[in-house]
Amino acid sequence: MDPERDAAVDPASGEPVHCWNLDDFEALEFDPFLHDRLRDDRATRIRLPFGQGTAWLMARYADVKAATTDPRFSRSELVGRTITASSPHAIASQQASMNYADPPRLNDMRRVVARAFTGKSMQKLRPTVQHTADQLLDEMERHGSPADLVEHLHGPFPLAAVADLLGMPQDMRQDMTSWANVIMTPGPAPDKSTDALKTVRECVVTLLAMRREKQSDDLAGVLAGAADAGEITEPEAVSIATAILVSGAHAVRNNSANMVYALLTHPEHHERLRREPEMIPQAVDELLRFIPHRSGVGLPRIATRDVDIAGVTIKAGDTVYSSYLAANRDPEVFPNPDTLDFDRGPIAHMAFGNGPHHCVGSMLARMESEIIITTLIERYPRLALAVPPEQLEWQAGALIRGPKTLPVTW
Ligand code: FLV
Repeated sequence: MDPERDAAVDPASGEPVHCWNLDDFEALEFDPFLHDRLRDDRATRIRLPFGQGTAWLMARYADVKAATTDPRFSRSELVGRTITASSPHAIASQQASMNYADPPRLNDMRRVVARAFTGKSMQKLRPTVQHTADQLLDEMERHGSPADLVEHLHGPFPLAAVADLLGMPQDMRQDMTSWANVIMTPGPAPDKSTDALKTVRECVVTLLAMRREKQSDDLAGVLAGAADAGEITEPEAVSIATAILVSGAHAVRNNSANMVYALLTHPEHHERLRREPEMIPQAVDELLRFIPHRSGVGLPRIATRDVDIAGVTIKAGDTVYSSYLAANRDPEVFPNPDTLDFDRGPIAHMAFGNGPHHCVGSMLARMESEIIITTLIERYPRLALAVPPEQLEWQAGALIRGPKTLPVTW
């Protein structure tokens, strides 16, 4: 036992410290630690299971919004620091990464990536992505009812979508789903996770080299072109493609499975979308708000000077985490926040983050979720869980939460 780890006060400041253990939760159960933090009227000091030291946690919507847009908090200052963390190692490489960049460099990288995520390129991608969903469900029908939706749809579909966006050839895609899952579940096997990340990066390097031989307007082509033009560096191009591939495949796999689980366990909501399919985009946004997407909290920021915020003074050098999950359940912004309600109207949720690091792939993620829900509703009017919900198994020790399998009948 490390006495400093378990201390209930921060040795430097004498402030109370809340140890956040990151237990695994079943289904869509919301972490009670975050509910408690929302009842606190000021930011709290926390200690997470990995790394060292303590950090501040922003939970309320207004505080998360302030902390994630305030330029006095820096991502690049994280590089090389050991901080208290949700994960035993940094998921994104800290070198040349968008995750660890601050404006203005961050904006240079995002400007390049945005060329592959325009409304027009999404429109162009949509029929291809729809075709993938149709084919996967044809295959599921050949398998026969009951079948596992994670295996047949939620796993392969988002991987195909990001691979199409990147322009990755079929023969490179084979093992990518399991790689993405191993990388993002570092708890049980940290070495396997870092090895898998290395393998994916090597694939990306090969793909960018292929684009130099033969140009194309997919994301790999955009990144290779921007690197050749000196807009971004080669390591930045590799890091961006890797991050989009791994996060895109893994986050949507789990989030979309959680969405379908939510619909299958909220039959009135499901029925409503059957009757009013034009509501699906709005329902997807409410599902994004409602679903506790991850365990713990993502990358923090470092204060570059003393900042008064959320009822506390954060000292220069302190670590600041912002919980988008908590912000999405703030009753001051979302009345009855723990209720799934498709009638909230326009929802300014933070499921894709906030500020200069707001998710670059949100348009693609939304499109994928809309296609999954629309296609399932059109094809399977009697879609239902094949087992009682309490018998489903949920992933353990994962950063992004989701069911292990989603057996359904139709
Ligand atoms: O921080 C998160 C994140 C970062 C990222 O760069 C890509 C992602 O898909 C995610 C994510 O899904 C959840 C996060 O908390």
